[in-house]
Amino acid sequence: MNAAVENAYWMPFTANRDFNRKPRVITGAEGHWYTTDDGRRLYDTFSGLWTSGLGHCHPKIVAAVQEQVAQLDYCMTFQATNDKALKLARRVTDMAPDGMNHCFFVNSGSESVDTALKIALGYHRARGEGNRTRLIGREKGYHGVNFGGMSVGGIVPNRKVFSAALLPGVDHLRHTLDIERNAFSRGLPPHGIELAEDLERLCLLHDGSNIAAVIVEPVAGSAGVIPPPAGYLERLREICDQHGILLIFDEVIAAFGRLGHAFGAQRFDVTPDIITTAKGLTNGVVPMGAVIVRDEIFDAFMSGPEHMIELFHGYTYSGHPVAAAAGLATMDVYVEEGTFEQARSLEQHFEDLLHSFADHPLVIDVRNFGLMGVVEMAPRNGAPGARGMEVHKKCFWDENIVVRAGMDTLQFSPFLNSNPDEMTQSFEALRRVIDTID
Ligand code: PXG
Repeated sequence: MNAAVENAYWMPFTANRDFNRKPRVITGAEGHWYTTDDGRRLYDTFSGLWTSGLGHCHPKIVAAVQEQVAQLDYCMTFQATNDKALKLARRVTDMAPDGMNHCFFVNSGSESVDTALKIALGYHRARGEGNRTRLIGREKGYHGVNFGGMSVGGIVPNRKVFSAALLPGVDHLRHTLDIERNAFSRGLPPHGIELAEDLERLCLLHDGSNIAAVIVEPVAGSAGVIPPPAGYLERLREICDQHGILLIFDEVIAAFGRLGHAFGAQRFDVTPDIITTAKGLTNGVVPMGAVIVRDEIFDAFMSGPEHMIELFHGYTYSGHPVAAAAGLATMDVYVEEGTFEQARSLEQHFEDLLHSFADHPLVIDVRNFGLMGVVEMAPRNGAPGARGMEVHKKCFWDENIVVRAGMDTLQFSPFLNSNPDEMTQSFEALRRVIDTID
């Protein structure tokens, strides 16, 4: 096979050439385990990619998808819709914080974010405040890879090449990662609430009346699990209220159990104006996301002639019946199996396992909140990211566990229904690997 044919598949967020030297190929999954093309079983410490909290191939979700695809495979959702999308919108908004009773379907987290930003701009304009056009993100924020999300995002390599094409009128809060003061905090770090005042600073700079929305992940995920300083989200909410700015929580990771509740907003008891979701909405089985908004936002759009489209936005697959059927089955399982309670009951064990690495000479920080956690290693001199990649590969080939490395930060997203002993064993395997690298 020539190289061009071998490389037909251009892999996302992957070092393609390095990967192709020895491909890591998964061909099956059941519960908490993958199977590989060379017949091994691998324990998944990352729940897919933060997606599959209930485990892989959950029989109830599989059955719902199989049934739906044979009954209604697709129908347009512009000007007509399907029964499953209608039901899922109700289920999701019933679980959402009070006063958030409307939900718009998309196909991914990136689309969820760009949709939320467009809704924020449209909302202000509908209310006669079309001057509110500025969007505020945060350094180290990850809001997907579309132009809106990339612009409000704060992960440098994701922005660098596209710098000239980012949205204008965007500014960023400083990030809240402060290893010097907060290293090895368990749960919310004690220092850094004052960083929320950055929003006041931006309101002074741009005038708060020009700002449409602020978007943050309640707990930053991709940048390496950065829980908010205690009191920080509450303070952001206050400042937004003072200036009439919409607060968007990007809960693509946080929603549906990762923080022990249906939504991170409920865990923090801070209610945003818009919530973006994806991943856990269908347990990762079929791509789907949902943007959930406060009633005032939806109502503001419901003006003008009734025969006119209120929001000129939507995707061919918004509310896809097979995705919605997967979503409905997923919501059923969350309730029937008491998944969110189970997730909360695993938190202490998870925290203890993570923090058992605090004494390791290569480890410079451990951070965790809910069932999100990282072990951050020092970068090797002159080769940042090399240690992380080595750990990932050794775990995959030598220990039969999948461990996600973001540069030198090892990220963990255990199943919401993990078996505590299997969790322990996976961290013992990780310890063996970290002990072998320099
Ligand atoms: N927002 C947040 C908070 C995310 O975590 C997205 C938006 C984009 O979702 P889509 O479905 O368009 O990929 C995400 C995605 C990691 C990792 O290693 C996390 C994501 C994607 C890739 C890697 O933490 N989250």
